[in-house]
Amino acid sequence: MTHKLLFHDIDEPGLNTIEVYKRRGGYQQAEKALAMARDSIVKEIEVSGLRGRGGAGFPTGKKASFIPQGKMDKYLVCNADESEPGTFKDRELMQKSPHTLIEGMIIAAYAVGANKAFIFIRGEYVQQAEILEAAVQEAKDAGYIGPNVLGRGIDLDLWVHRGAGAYICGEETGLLDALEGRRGNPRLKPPFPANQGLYQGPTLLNNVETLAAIPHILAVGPEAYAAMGVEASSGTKLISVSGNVQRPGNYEIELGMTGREIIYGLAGGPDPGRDVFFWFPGGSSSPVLTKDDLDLPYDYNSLAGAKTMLGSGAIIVVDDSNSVVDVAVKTASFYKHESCGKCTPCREGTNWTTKMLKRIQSGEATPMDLDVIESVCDQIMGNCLCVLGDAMAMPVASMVQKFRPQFEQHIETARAANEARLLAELD
Ligand code: L3W
Repeated sequence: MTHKLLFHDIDEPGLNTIEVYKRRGGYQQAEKALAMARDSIVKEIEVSGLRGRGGAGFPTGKKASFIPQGKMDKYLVCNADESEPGTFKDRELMQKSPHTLIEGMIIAAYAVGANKAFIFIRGEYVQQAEILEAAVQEAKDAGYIGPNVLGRGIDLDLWVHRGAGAYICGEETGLLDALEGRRGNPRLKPPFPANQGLYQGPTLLNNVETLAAIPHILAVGPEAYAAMGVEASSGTKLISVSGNVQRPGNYEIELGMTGREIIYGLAGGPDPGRDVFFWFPGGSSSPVLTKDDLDLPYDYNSLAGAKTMLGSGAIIVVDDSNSVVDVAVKTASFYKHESCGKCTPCREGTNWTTKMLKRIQSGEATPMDLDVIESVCDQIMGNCLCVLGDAMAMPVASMVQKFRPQFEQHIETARAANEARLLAELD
């Protein structure tokens, strides 16, 4: 059920050092790539069918092909902000195999002609940032980063930049603002970073896992990579499984296996006597699925067909010991807290929705409030500067739509309990 590329050697002791990494074949693909024509590397990535692993699933080769050629400064930025609740795959990758990411970045930077590269890592990942910094130094000492890389007349500099712990800095343009030293606020798109990104220059911006997949694609060959997985979802994907499962953790899978195989087969399912109530297939931003959806193939198109998304590959399982109202409150509160406040639908919408859900939770609401929540979510979706507003509206609306009877039951029970308490106080 699993296929290991990125996690093949992941538990090899000392893999974070260049010595062990090179002994396991590391940096051979960078050496090979630097002798190839730039456009043939982009072509290989396109043929592999690799799609962005951060959340959007945008074709990676296509994005790289958007970077204009010419003599202007071009940049490569790695999004290591990994803030989507439930997502912790990049953390393991950077911690245990930082050189895979660095090798992927050397290849990607060369492919698009970038000679300045940055890893923007979330502030909370202190240990991983330190590991990366040490690995970058090792790569510099070995001549893979710096002036005249491997004597091929190409310069590449690479910095590790620590964020300050804001979800919005994982949004690519918020990240660019933060990297430039400003408050991380999203920019209006277009222009996309590929055309106008860091310091207004063309910028290739990819997630950690996406960049780390590149050496493996060159190693196995783009056709072999494309043959893994299923149509439009090629290759392997790192998934983080959390919540009510007996074996939470990161797994590498071939796309296309079912939700049941992942949740029960790999992660052991909920505790004995418990059942899956619902699950987030792609981080807390994704519309939830129920236990009736467990046999859906876990791939981009199948999940889109079920009106949800693969997102960052973070599966959060909620078992039947939980209240959907509590999960909705927690989800909405997170996005309300993380909204940058720049655009009204997100700033006000996440706030209103959280307040209404809390009213429901405390028994001060009526079923009509559910209609208001649905309407507010509807007005948020597609109307914000970035996807943060949608990231709250999509899962919350899906919970209200799929579990309306449970919400109504809670409203009734909590209201009756409040009434009983008031009457008891009057007595
Ligand atoms: C040039 C065009 N470039 C699109 C580029 C664009 C970006 C990529 C995808 O959302 C998702 C969201 C969250 N010319 C282009 C172009 N691009 N058209 O392609 O763009 P887009 O707008 O589809 O997506 P996005 O705004 O980057 C990201 C989902 O991720 N999400 C969030 C996850 C957070 C993490 C984390 O913390 N690690 O993963 C969760 O699933 O909902 O759908 O590069 O520039 N014409």
